[in-house]
Amino acid sequence: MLTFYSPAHQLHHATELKDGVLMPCFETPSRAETILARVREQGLGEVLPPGDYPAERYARVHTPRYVRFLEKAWGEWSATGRRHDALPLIWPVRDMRSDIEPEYIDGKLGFYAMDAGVAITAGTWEAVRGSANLALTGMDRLSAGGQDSAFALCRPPGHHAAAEYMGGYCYLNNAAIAAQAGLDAGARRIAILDVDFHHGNGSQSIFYSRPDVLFASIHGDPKRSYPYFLGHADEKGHGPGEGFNHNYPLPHGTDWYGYRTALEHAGRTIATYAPDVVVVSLGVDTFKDDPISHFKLGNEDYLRMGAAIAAIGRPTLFVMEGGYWVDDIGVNAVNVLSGFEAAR
Ligand code: Q9C
Ligand code: ZN
Repeated sequence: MLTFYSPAHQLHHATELKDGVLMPCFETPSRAETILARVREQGLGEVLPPGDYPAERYARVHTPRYVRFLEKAWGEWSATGRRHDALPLIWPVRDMRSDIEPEYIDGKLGFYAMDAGVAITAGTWEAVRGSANLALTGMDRLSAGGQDSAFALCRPPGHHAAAEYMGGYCYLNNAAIAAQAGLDAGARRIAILDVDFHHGNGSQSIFYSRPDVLFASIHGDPKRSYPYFLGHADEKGHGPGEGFNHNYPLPHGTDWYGYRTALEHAGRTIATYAPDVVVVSLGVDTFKDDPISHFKLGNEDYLRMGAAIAAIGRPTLFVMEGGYWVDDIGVNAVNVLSGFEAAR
């Protein structure tokens, strides 16, 4: 399996509030480096750089004003004399205005964010573009034919980012951008299978009213887990998208035996949809030792997960999302890919 990787991700290393103190994010550069080392150690296949793409490609699923904000945010923030990470501290809720973009950067940060887990730093935009370009390059290789699967080693992750907001360490939605690129290259249907511990609220939101991208997500029940406000089982899609959104919220403590039932159901749903490509939002924060999540999967379960995804039987693009127990992130992520390959 080809892996797409870029060192540009190292330019993004941000802070978040932990127990009232600003600390390095759980989402660290070492995550991607550890996965890359494991890809090489296991001889998964060639490691290739991304192509370059114009920002219009991101604006196929994001709004142009949001993409412009991401590009300009650090410049606007640092022009006010501040050198520390730019973090939002105010958010529009319910009945507040979403039509008028604030002019001042502090207002813009909140306007385009769902939480304070998305600091913008000097290198964030370069890293974020690089990450999206990996997903685009992976999809382009699948669309060109001759490849059954590919792995976009994306960092920062993407699945919490919607058309017009960032959140949960995510800025551009890499999986959604790739799915749209597949359609633009001639695919008729794409399925996104999201196995990150957290519900992929951004991906769901982007495709909620569309029948050409089916979204299926297995995740911690939002009644108790981030992102709290989306990801319930009764969210089935809207209008022409009705019936093309499938959520599998599971309780804290879910182990492989509980997980596999949902995964097999999601797999059958996707196989019936017969997509031209499956995009897997590959988070391994379902691991038993993950510091911010609450499932109980073990190392070998990721081999089984890969085999279950292979059983769907469609060309597959793996896009890296979360996973915060760095000691095992390489083993677990690459186990999914090896388990997939062994079962094909
Ligand atoms: N104290 C992804 O896995 N909040 N994002 C965690 C920890 C944000 C995770 C709070 C979790 C977002 C891509
Ligand atoms: Zn996650």
